[in-house]
Amino acid sequence: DRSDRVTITPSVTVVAGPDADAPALAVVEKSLADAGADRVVRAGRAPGDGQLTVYVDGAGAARALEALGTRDGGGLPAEGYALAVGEGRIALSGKDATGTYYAAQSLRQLLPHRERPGGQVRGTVVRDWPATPLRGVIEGFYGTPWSHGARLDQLDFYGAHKMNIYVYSPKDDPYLREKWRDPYPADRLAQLEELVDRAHERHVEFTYALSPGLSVCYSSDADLKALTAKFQTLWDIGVRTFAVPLDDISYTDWNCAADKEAFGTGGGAAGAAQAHLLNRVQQEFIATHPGAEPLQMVPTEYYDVKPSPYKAALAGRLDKNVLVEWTGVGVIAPTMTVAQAQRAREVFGHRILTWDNYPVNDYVTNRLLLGPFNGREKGLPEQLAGITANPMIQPAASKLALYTVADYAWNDTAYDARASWGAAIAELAGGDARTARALRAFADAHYSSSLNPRQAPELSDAIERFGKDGDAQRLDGVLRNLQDAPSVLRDRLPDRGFVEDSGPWLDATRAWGVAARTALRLIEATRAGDGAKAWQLRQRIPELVRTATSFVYVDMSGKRVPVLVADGVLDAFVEDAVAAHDEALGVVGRPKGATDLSVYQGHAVSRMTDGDDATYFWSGAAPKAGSFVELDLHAERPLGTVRLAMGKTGSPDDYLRHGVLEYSSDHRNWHRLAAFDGKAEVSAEPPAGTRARYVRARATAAQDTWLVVREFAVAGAD
Ligand code: LTM
Repeated sequence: DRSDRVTITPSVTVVAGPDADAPALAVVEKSLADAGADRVVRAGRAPGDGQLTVYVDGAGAARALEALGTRDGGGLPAEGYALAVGEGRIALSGKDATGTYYAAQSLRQLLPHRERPGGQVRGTVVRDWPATPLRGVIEGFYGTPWSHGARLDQLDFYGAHKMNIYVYSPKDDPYLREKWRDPYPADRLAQLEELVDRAHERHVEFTYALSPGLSVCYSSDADLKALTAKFQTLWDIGVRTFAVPLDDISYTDWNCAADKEAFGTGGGAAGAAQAHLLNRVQQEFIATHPGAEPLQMVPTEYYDVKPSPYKAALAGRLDKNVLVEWTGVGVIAPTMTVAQAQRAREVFGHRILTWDNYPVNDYVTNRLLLGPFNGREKGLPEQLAGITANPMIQPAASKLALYTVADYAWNDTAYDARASWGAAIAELAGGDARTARALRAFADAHYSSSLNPRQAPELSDAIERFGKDGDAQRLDGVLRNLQDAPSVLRDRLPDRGFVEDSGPWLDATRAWGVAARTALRLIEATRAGDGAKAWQLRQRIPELVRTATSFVYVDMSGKRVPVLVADGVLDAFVEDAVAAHDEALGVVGRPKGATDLSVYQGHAVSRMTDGDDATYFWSGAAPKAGSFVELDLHAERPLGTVRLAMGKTGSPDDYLRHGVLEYSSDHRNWHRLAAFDGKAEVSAEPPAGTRARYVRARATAAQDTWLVVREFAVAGAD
């Protein structure tokens, strides 16, 4: 940074180099107008009359940058830029046209505007370039594809955040999968052309991804022709990057006699067959179309780095120019490391582009995932051909997470997930403090995912603090902010798409705010010994919780999915308040779970004690020796049969392999009730007359598998 400031004069001259990028110039001129310049004129040289001059590329920019102590963008990596502000001028210079466009975007962020009023801009010198070549989004989820308008809006957002790729691959667009051979009707093609043009203006590579895997014969000339004919229609409207995703198909459904004859069956044969088709696409389409970018493909085994016959076939046979997409270790990878990426590069034998399944929510349609991009090691982008993030079904609400993806992919070394999340909130709130406070509370209540295991971290901290200091007024302030957030966002959030996307979650957030504040008043009344008031509040809670859990997201098949808000936090707070009241009244409280394990995807501990075998506590951390789940019966009482039901359909292996059931009255001295080994269902009968307040299931050995507890119950405890 420099110590001087540059004033935005009423009239500003823009001096553009002969090849200066037109979209970059448009961004510069609009930003200057937004910054208060009444007249922005283009001229061949500086007027020299004290007005602000902005140089964009060419010799003028090079001279101005030199005068401000730096060089032009020529020596930087691709898409890099130099930008300097000082001594009454501004200069931008890109390594290439995209670099100049990014210089213009950075200038837009620096200049004063509605969010940062004031007619001056701080002196600065910036030399900046991306950490990885491809950075962007793959619309690759199941569920209602994004609308045309939403896609145009996304492309604007990508350009503004230096993301340079958008892969068009919605799973539920029939023209991409079931009807992949069919040509587009004219109106659909016209819309695609509009997207391609917009992408081009925003320096985003529109990538067309066709997924023939459900019905293709890899060895068929006719299918190759159908595929390249479809690509040609897209080439004709300006597409230059193509992909062939072959994810989510199975080798067993691969039913083409000619392929069987040519390649055999199984993984190795599938790899060879896919390589055969893709090599022909590479040779007969990509290589014959000058200007085409490298072909991309998604392998059928996209989710690990384990060597296999399939991967070996791809590594050995697939044309070396093809980029291979990979989701990390796991379909939804909680973390991604440099070592894993290096291993992927070796095992697949090709350059790797990540298909990062965040913030996609097609597998948890009851949730919005509004936390930041997290768990990706620094240094990862350098190993990759790029990063593409698979977003939510809700396009505008995805922007919070995508902002942070863009930050990480541009400069992973400086990336700080929480700081980037805060900056995303400030930007989406349009710089308005009240909107930002509401958006932060809303996003905090929709924070958890595999990448951000802790749900509602700020709200949880506030509740924990209340548990320690009992300051109800402060917690009520936090809860009131959450309760009011939906109406503030509905009134003030500039991105109306975000409000539309979040409808049921906004309604549910308000209702949970009301329920939690009522629970807080119940705690206060209980503590104050005001039995009549407490009883009145206690009576209202079941109805408030019913309302809060009544809001639904309706998916494309018409299924109504009840939505979640700060699950495991707000519901637990309300439950605890009720339990404390009931205990104070002498009514025995519901058993409460406790664990040193972690909560996976909102499957809160409370779900193992809700009397419903279909819900469960799910720990994403594998139990260690000594890990436990526990019931607190709130008072010492006679123990009936103890039942521990673990594992579930889908993850039947997630149960404590070696453990003991124990009970205690004081939480210090524990007595063994039973030992169990290799059983997901455990039941134990305590000797007659056994009394205890606490019951726990403790692991006696570490294990690799996770833990699911459907129910942990003590007969006679209700
Ligand atoms: O991740 C890949 C490569 N394929 C699918 C995606 O289409 C889907 O959106 C995500 C998340 O459910 N999982 C997949 O396996």
